[in-house]
Amino acid sequence: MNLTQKILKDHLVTGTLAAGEEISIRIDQTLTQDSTGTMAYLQFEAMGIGRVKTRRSVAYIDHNTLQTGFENADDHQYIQSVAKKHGIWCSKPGNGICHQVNVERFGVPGMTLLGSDSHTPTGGGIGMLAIGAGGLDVAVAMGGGAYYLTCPKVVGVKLSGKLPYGVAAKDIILEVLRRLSVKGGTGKVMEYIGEGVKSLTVPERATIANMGAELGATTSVFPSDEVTRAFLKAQGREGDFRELGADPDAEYDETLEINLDTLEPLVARPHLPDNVVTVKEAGPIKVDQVFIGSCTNSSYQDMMRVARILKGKTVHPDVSLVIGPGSKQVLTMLAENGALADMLNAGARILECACGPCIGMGQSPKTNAVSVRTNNRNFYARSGTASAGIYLTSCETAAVTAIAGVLTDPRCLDIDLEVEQPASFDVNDNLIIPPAAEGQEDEVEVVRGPNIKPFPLGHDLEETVCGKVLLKMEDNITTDHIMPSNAKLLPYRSNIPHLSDYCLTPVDETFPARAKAEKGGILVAGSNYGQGSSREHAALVPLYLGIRAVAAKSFARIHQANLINNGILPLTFAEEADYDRIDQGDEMSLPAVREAIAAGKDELELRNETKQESYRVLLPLTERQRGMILAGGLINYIRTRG
Ligand code: MIC
Ligand code: SF4
Repeated sequence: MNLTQKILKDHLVTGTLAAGEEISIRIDQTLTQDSTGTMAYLQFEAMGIGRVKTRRSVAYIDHNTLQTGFENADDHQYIQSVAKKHGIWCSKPGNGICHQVNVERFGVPGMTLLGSDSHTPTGGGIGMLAIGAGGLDVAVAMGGGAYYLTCPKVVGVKLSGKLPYGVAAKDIILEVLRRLSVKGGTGKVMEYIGEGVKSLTVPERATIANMGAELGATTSVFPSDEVTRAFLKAQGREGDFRELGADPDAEYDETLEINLDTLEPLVARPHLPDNVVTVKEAGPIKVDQVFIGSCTNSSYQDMMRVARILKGKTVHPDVSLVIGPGSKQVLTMLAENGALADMLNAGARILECACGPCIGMGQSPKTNAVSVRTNNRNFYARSGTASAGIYLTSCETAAVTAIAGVLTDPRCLDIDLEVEQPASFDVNDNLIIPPAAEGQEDEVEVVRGPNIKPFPLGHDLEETVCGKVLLKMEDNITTDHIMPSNAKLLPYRSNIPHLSDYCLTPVDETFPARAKAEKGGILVAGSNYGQGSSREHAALVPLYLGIRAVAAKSFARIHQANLINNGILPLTFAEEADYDRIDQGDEMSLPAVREAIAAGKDELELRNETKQESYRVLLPLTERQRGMILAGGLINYIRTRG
């Protein structure tokens, strides 16, 4: 067996391990972060579950930390108190980015982790089967419910050789993206194997697993070996180590071979992470801003390399360099060993340990800027400046670029970039608040500030769904298009009515007003609709606006699940060409749709009343999903089943 099959088998609750079948698995650990967490905990409370039933659940506060008004702080207090009451550990603001901290302090090889953040697969770097999902699925898992997913295919990514000087783990995953595209991992787990794996540290593996999310993959996983043991030992957690890997004769559905010796520094150009060329090919583009940080590249090793490159140099006069170390542990160690001083002396602007610019929480670049960043997504408008172009690179490329002022290949350097893995990391968990002891939950009061508003619930599916096509969209529409997130909007993640005024505005500014005037309708989209974030808001806000169905060429995994969980129909065109026959404004209907779904039909009629024609659309649902769609979402479904 391969490693993915072994972990799935160990956790299997229902189904058989055959690619494409629905399976459900037991979840050992969960994580939430604040921007999806507030909603996830409101939903968790609505389910009436007492104490979590997982082996460990952690609530991180790392996204909304700007606190330009009371809203973020209200959310923080709600999360900290609700976590305490229900048996959940809470990582306070300043402690670090969820994925970085989870690998450092909680990740256990061989365990399953479900997180309400699409980059939860970062845990694959330490040998976990770590999956991103909507908050509602995570709430169910916290209550001890199994997680349902389509049994993935497993791709064996065979690494040989060793990374040359100046080429980083980030370049490995950029190479995978270059070859496979942002849709290439759909329905698959990327399992890293081969001799080349041994030369990669846990944080480097975590970088690769993290950005596997950009392939649309279910997750990515690395073996747990001596490198993993050394990392856990240095974190004071050797007891959590377990050796794990594929059997020598393991089989894979597909394989991909990468010879690390031949890799070069790469860059993903705007506006998709698979738009990859070599740094050389991209050429010496003039750069205005460099951001080094995010859950992809903010480990101690990354930061030490950056400090080495910056030491004794000065940032180019036309560049603003911002650095956000990934965790309190990393930042403390940099402060203690002098590397932070090297960064400051070079002119870097140091940010707190949080997501920050990656999600547009501050540091939005200037008009038409070129911003080189080490994070994982360069989606249109995500930085908060729609006219800016984001280029994704390794830390080494970003640091040398900040000094040169133009995009630069780090192989021009002649300094030592080898960073020894520390024998012991600086361990201080004083920003992680333990839950109330069992039996003392009642003493904890959950605090709800005025920013915490109720969330919309779907209603029973109508006999026939009718509505106008309110928006026709192209391929690869991201969740950042559907529900933009930036410093102005993130504080309202627990306030759906407020967010609804911004839904799909990067595609069409008039959409929210039109949707409200029409009292809802239908959306039409190209392929890979909803790629990117796990944010359930990309379903909840359209639900609030009365969207009943989305007809697309294909959907991204997490968003499709979020639509079903909230009772919105994700319809796939049986004939892609039918997409071209529909125009924005056409009146559509799904005649007798309730009856058809209840009868188990997975092919439905989508009628275009304006053009007087019909199209075949597919809605393959499991029995459980059918129940959710008929009841108007997962919460109603759970309630009706008692
Ligand atoms: C992201 O990177 O897009 C986010 C912000 O972390 C999201 C979660 C969210 O939208 O709150 C994600 O990746 O799931
Ligand atoms: Fe935070 Fe960015 Fe990572 Fe999302 S991708 S968790 S916003 S650092």
